[in-house]
Amino acid sequence: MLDGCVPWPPELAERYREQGLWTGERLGDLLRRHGDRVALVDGPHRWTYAELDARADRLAAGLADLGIRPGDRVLVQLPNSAALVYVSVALFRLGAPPVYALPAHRSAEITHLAEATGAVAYIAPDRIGPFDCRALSLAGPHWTVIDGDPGPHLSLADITAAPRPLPPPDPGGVAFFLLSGGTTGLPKLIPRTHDDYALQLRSAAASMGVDEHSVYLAALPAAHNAALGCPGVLGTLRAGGKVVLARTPSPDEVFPLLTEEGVTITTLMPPLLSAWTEVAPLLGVDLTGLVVEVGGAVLQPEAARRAQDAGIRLSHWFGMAEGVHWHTRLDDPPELAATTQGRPLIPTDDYRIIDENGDEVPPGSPGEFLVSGPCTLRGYYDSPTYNESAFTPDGYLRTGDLVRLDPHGNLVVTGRVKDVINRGGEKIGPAELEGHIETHPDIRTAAVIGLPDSSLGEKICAAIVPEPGSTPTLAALRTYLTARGVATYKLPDHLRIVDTLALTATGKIDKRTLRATLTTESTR
Ligand code: OOB
Repeated sequence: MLDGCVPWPPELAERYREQGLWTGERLGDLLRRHGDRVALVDGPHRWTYAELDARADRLAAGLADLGIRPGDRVLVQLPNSAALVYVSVALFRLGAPPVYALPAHRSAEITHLAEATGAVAYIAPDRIGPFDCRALSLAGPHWTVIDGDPGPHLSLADITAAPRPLPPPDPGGVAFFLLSGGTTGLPKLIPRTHDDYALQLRSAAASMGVDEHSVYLAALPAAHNAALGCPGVLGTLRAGGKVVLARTPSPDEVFPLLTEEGVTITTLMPPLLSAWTEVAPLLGVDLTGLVVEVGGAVLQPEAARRAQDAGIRLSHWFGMAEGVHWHTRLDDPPELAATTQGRPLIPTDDYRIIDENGDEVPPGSPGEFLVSGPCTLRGYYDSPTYNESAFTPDGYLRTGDLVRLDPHGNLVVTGRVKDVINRGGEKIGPAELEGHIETHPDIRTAAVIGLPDSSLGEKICAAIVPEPGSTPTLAALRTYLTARGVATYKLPDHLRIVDTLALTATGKIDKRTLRATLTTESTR
């Protein structure tokens, strides 16, 4: 394991190998099979397995020549594109873990990720919408590599060398890093190993029936675990299927692809599932038979039933980039997918549901969900102090989610104890946002909370105590945060100006009371 990563205890690792869960598979081998079959559809371009495989080999050799070494971290911010796939596989082969930033991230997030990981390189497109990735001035990385017009930087197209055998990375080592959606303070990084992610890909493909006949549509950003590996882009490629990449999940872009490419399965967050269900009949699109994995945020049972009535075969997922996955199976009664998150992807996962005192709750009662297993990390990257509170002493991840089990062992998410806002599946860390807001010269203190919203589940509300004499507006605050390089999805939807922010007995801002007060106000 890399420095800063926490390995599984040797006896558990041994057990996972003996049980055939960890098989020694390397993710760099992903494109080695299925030669002339179409692997990827990226706009007008179609890539066969052999073409992608060769591109990844040449790139791995080119990156090695550049000076990237096994164990180096490489910050990758690529939208859904062929480059995301061959860059990832090249880095897996090289043993230099990609750190997956989201396309929506801007300078504040990218700078943090570069610093937190000590990345040696940043690989990005020339632009993501109006955002010019070339203009970022990052202190750490030695190389900026651009897919497209490179400007003053290196061009991805020019990084190529004759393929040569590279020392194969340890399958027990880190293959890549994902961003956590649910930790306190600045986002933490999740190391995923070859062994553990291969298990996730294999299990998800088997459970969802994904094989060489499947066509997976990546409508969500593939840099997110839900679309990357459940089984998603990587799991479909591992199974020899075809992956269709969409730049956005909007029906205009995506609906034509469903029929043109014969899409069989995709992944959506709840607000998109509702949007697709509503818009499809208006556009004369028939969704019958399409498998949709939905998860990431609370799914209202009525929204699930409407999707099922439109012919969608729904699988409801509770997932975490940390490696915890439960889901309803396609042969479960449809009502289970509307009302529960099903059973564990890895049946041997150990879990506990505990009360505030750390005791297990009686069967069927809600409590905090703790998990330990062969896909679930043992520690966030380079975060020894944080890890002490995020894991139990015996290594269970505290998910921060409140759940209960129904009498048949299906998971039902009932709430959350972690301080995170879930805006339609996009996760916002209040502490991170408060830090940005409090740099504003007119703002003395800020508390960021989620307020209920009928379509997104939650929206972001910033309650602020202004400096005397100033009255910041929501528009001005959003402009200010954008100029600081904060991603758009984290910008507050609401602003409330308050005289004081009440504190709890331990001196923290009393967010529970604040949320209750502001929720009542906003619904009055
Ligand atoms: C997925 O992963 P993350 O890492 O962005 O977010 C994880 C968090 C969970 O801890 C939970 O708070 C929330 O998202 N969540 C749900 C949920 N699924 C995830 N809350 C309510 N209902 C659900 N079904 O979001 C993710 C990863 C893989 C597959 C699907 C989702």
